[in-house]
Amino acid sequence: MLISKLIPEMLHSSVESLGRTKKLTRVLIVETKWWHNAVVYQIYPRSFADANGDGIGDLAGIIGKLDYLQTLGINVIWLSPVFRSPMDDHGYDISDYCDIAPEFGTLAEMEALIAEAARRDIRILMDLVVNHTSDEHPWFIEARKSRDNPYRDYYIWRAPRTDGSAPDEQRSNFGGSAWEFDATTGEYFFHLFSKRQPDLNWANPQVQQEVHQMMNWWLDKGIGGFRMDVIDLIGKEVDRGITTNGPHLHQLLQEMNAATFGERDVLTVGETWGVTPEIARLYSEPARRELSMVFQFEHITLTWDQQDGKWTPRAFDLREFKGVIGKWQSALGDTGWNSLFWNNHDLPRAVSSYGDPGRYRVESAKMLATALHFLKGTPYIYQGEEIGMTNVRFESVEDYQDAESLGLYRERTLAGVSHEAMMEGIYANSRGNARTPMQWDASENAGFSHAEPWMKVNPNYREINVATALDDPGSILHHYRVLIRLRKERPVIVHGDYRPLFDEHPQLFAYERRLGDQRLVVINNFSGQPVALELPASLRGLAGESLVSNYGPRNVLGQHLTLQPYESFAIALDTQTT
Ligand code: TEU
Ligand code: CA
Repeated sequence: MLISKLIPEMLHSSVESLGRTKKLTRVLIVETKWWHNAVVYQIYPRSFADANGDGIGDLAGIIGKLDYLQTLGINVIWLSPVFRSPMDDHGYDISDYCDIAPEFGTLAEMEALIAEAARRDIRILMDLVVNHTSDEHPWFIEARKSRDNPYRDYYIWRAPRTDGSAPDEQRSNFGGSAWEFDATTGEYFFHLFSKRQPDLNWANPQVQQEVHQMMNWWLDKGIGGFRMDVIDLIGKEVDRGITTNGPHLHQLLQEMNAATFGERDVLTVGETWGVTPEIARLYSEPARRELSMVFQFEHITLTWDQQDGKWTPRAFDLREFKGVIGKWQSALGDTGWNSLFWNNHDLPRAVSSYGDPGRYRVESAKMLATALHFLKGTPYIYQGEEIGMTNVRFESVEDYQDAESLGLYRERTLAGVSHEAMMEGIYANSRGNARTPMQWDASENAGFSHAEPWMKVNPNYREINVATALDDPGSILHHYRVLIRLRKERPVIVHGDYRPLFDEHPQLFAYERRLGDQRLVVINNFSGQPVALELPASLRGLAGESLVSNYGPRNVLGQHLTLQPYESFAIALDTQTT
């Protein structure tokens, strides 16, 4: 479907009398895509729902919860990896891209999930992990047999330095060197993550063809698209120390687009830690035929220490945050497309990082949802976010069951960081916080499994769980249902321009959305204190329809507003009064 947008907005009347538009500026014709008003729900299969009682979540468990997800209203599931894997990085180390890990189920069950989801208008995004494979993938098993093995060049091998040491000082994201010595062939192979995740050599056309073929194999099964793992690393040029945004990256993506999903109406979202607004436009500008959108992490790393990264948490500064969001909203306002998220399987729980997991857990979780879901872009909900699940303070780092947390704990405590300081980093930002089993009800193991779960359940599950939330009309869960419904009903939420309000305010994140004569105002108190707000003349006295709020409905913008702790509301202004 096409919609036309005038900048500034005098919508339909001008289109008829095009003659006159010249003086009004330009007309923007936007081809809307099904995913423009989609809401995506991310599932981390290991921790979602265990149907066969082995303590590990599985595909049958997900199929059993599709009615729940339909109730929530989401129409896309991003499924973290379910492929055959030795699980060194819980599935982000794949040994067979065209088969399902037995602990998750079978190919038939995967096909059933795709079909059962489609019956509920839900599409499935598969997680495409092709920056690296598992060291148990047949390609790598062959490659390390000999230097002239036909699969050798599927990976990145280099000779040791004269003293036998690694070719250079490049580091793995999981700690230690990015080079691992292979005694059989006397060379080092490159791995940006664990040494059991050797990086693929994307300069090799055979690697490109193999991956394209595999992608088409899944697309032929009717999936809704791909989430692409660390996709901005595949253009790396190791000898030049370039890993992110390599010179041939966009060409590789355009070739991938043309060879696989380009002609199919699917959603593709790239995980790109190294992206900037300018580069994001390259990825998501439709005419460039690369991706639908990317995940940028600039709003996430705001609470990371510049030097130590996430292991030394930094206080959240709302003005910095608003600066980043404003930049991305306007940079991809008319070209390209934003993704919107607070958390995922690698990040801590939203309400613990940006809200209040204690006294105002419900109010702040609703505020965070409203603040994000009225922005321009595609929202992503991470499993458990819709019931306000929190971070967890486990005794030992082992309980977080995470290769990255374990690797960095060892590396940093060996380098002299105290156990206490490192555990503060773990409590705040370990990926394990996101991976505790989903809390379905107050029964044993939170209704996740009849057996002891692979990872300890967050002890607050008796209070925080889906069953309780479903029974409580005032719950965070029902708040998300309203937000998801509104996005489907109101084009202004999908296509409206973003206009920041009160940018300098230290506690309030507020903005407008405008599309033709449709006008929304969204105001969010990010603090646990009441905030008095003097409204500017342009907003004073305007009335409208209260769309959503976490305290009482508000349908008029008086002169003064006193916002309660974490208060948040959105109002659709009456066109007459604006
Ligand atoms: O994550 C990429 C990645 O860089 C993050 O792991 C990052 O290091 C860190 O967690 C930031 O908090 C992707 C997947 O999302 C992650 O689960 C995998 O472990 C990783 O790639 C390797 O596949
Ligand atoms: Ca299971």
